[in-house]
Amino acid sequence: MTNTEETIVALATPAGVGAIGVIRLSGPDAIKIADSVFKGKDLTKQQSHTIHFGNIVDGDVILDEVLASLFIAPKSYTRENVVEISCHGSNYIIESIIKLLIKNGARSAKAGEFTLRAFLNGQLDLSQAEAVADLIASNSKASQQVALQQLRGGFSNQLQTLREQLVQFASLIELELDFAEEDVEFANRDQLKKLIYEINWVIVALIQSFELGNAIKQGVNTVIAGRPNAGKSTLLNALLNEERAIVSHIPGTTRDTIEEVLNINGINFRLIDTAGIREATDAIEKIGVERTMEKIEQSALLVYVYDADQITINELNSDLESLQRPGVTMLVVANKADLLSPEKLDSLAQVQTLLISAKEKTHIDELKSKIYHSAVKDQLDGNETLVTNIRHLEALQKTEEALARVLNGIDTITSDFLSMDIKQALHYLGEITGAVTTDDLLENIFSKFCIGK
Ligand SMILES: Nc1nc2c(ncn2[C@@H]2O[C@H](COP(=O)(O)OP(=O)(O)OP(=O)(O)O)[C@@H](O)[C@H]2O)c(=O)[nH]1
Ligand SMILES: [Mg+2]
Repeated sequence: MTNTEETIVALATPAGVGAIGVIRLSGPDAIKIADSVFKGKDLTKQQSHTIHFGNIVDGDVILDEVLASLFIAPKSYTRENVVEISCHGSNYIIESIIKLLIKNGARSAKAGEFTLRAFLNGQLDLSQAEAVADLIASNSKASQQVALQQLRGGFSNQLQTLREQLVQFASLIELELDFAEEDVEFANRDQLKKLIYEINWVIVALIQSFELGNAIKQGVNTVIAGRPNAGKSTLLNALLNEERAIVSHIPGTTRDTIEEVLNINGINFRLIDTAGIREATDAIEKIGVERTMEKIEQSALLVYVYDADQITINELNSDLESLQRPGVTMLVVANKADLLSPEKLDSLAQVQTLLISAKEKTHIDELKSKIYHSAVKDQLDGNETLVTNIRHLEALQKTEEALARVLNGIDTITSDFLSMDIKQALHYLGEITGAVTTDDLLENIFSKFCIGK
C-alpha cells in the first residue's frame, strides 16, 4: 500500500493562489532530499523542530525564498522524517519545487498517504485517522467537536478496553478446549454474560448515537412543503433572515427547489424550499411538484406549512395523511397568524400546531428551536461519543449480532462454538480501531482523503 522506504511529497495546503503554500515531504530521505535543493544552513545537521530560512535552487536558478521546518523521526505526524517547506503560494512556484524534489528522489504522495503512514507507524489508530478526514471536512462547530473528540481517541479507548476484557475470556475458553476431555470450565459463564451485557450496552448506545452523529456530520435535510401560497418561501427567508427566495401572491411562484444551509446551535440544517403541492397547471409546475415529493422522501425533517386563514380542516387532515413518510419527522406549522380573527385563533389553540407569521417574523425562534430538537433529542454537552462513520456503524451492528449469538449459546453450546462466536465479535470490534485490518479496508479509507493529508 505504501512503501515506507520511499520518501513522499505533496502540497499540504489547498491548490490555488495563496499567501503561502506548504509542501510536505515524509520518509527516510526527507531531510536529505530537502537539503539537496535548499541553499542556506545544512539541513542534515539541524535539530528537530527547528525552522530555517533559505532559497530553493535548481542548479543556479533560484526558485523561491522559503522556510523549511524540520521534524526528525519519530517526532512528527507520520513518525518519519518530515520537512515542511513554506513557499510563496503561486501555482508555478509550488509545481516547480515539487518537480524538483521528485527529480531529487522523492515521489508524489497518494491520497491519504501521510495519514496512512501515521497509522501504520502507530501514531494514530484507524478511527483517529478517519477523524482527521472528518476534522478537515467539518463545517460546523458541532461536527468539528465530534471529530476532535474522536481524534483524541475517546471513541476507540472505550472500545479498546472492552475488547481487551473479551480477549481474556476468549483465551480462557480456548484453554477449555485444551482440556476438553476433563470437562473443566475456566471461563465463568456468569461473568462472561455480565461482560457481554456490558459491552452490548455500550455498543447499542453507540449504534443509537449514529442518527445524531450523522446529522452533525452531514447536516440535516429539512424540506419546507405545503400548498401553493402557504408562505413557504416567506418562511425560508424568515429563517435565513435574508431575501433568498422569490415571494409573491401568485400561487405556484416557486417552481424549482431552493437549498440553503441554516446553522442552529452548531448543527447545519439544509433547508429546502419547494414548489407548492397541488394538481399542476402546466408541465414545468408538474416537474416541480414531483421534485417536492422526491425531496420529502430524502429528508429527515419535513416542515409542513399551511395558510391558517384559508385551509379547511379536511384539507389539512388530508395533507397531513398524504405527506406522512416513514423515517421523516413532520413539524406542522400554521402560518399567517397575523390575518386570523380572534375566533379562528381560539379554534386553532385547540390543535397542537405552532402558529407563526412568516411575514411578520413572529415565533420564528420557537420554530428554530423545534427544528433543532427534532434532530437533537437529548442535550449535547460536547463530551459524548458519537458515531459518525458508516463503516463504524456497520462494524458495531455486526458486533451486536455476534454478541447476541454468544449470549444465545452461552449455556448450551460447546466451548469451541462459543469461542468462534466470541472471535467474530472481537474481529468486528477490532475493525473499528484498526486492530484488525485488511489492505482493501485501508485502501478504501485512505483513498477518500485528499492528496497531501
Ligand atoms: N399576511 C401574511 N401574508 C403572508 C405570510 N406569509 C406569506 N404571506 C404572503 O403569502 C403570499 C405567498 O407567499 P410565498 O412565500 O410566496 O408562498 P409559497 O408557499 O412559497 O408559495 P408557492 O411558491 O407559490 O408555492 C405572499 O403574498 C406573501 O407575502 C404571513 O405570515 N402573513
Ligand atoms: Mg414559494
